[in-house]
Amino acid sequence: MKRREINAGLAAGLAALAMPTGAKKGKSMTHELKTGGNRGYLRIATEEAFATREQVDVFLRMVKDGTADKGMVSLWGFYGTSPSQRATEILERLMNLDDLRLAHMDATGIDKAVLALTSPGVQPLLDVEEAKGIARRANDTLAAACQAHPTRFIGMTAVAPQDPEWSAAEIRRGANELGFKGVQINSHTQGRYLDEAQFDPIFRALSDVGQPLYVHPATLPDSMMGGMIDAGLDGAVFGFGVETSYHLLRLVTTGLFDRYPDLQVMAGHGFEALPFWLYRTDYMHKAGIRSQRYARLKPLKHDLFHYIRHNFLGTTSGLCWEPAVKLMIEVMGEDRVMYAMDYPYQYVPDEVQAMDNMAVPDAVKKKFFQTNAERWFGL
Ligand code: 1DF
Ligand code: MN
Repeated sequence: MKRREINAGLAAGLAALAMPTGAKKGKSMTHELKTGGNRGYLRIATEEAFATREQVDVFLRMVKDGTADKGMVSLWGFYGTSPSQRATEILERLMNLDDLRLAHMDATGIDKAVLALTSPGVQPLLDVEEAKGIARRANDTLAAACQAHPTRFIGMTAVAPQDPEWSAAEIRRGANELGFKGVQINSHTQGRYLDEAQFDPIFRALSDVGQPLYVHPATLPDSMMGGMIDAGLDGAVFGFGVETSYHLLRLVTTGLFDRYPDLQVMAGHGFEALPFWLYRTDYMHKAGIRSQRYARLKPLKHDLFHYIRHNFLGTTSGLCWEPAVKLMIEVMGEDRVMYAMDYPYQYVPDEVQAMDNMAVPDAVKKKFFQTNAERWFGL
């Protein structure tokens, strides 16, 4: 797309943003969104996505040549080929690490974005050498963008868990040479889960560099797809959260945090609804352990309340909704909940306003928007 067309699109977008959207919904007050901390905090958005052209091209190749699974056909078949406004806009925004993205951050008062290679990264790729090449070049691209805009962009390392030893080395390169502050893995890798022994080098590397792991949703593996597509529920609408919360809970029940007690694992979308479920999950987990229902499951050192308050960090990505965020803060603790927008998949200025207006103490709001991210990403 030519630069002039981008700017024209941007001008139209900004004009739309200037509309008094709060008034439209009959809310009492709306305020201008600005960067720079005029409300007493900077806004750091912690689950923001970018894509590289070669990443999208390989997804499309897999959709066309029949090597993509059902989830990839549903998700990337849509974003890669649909002429809809949603798909074309999102594709353009994903691949922009420059003026367009910064203008959208400015327009919504986002001071800093923590960026990661969009889901599912390179994890569905069958050719492991190709996967590693695309991940490495995406990391180089992101590092260059962070260097060009050091006050606005923060990077997370992309890995190819198909090769755990390579991924461990890339985590170290990301931390030590590229200036990245965390690692994102998009849930399962071709149906394999991170508690499996083969992935241990990844956790050793995370422990060595002292960085958090962000477990982001991915397309459902065929084994979990069932009738999800038929019901229009496989993607971010529902399926993502089901599969990712399953992954997060597996890490607990199989004892990962007893092996790595300092490990910090982040997840978005209201911590994938786990705070809401926690009481029952903990009750039934304990009941299963006490009755020795599962041969593999050994008693854990702590209950699930402990792990959610010592090893887990939640972000709001796409769930900037006051009742849900308040529950997260109450369950996970005010030091463990962070703001995320989920740009470009959910770019809604009203949601930033709703978070600004949330009825929580000013000190908690500053932790939520700014200082928790600074602490946990080590900014
Ligand atoms: C969507 C949402 C796609 C999220 C994503 O990656 C993604 C979507 C491809 O709306 O289809 O990361 N998300 O995090 O909510
Ligand atoms: Mn996301």
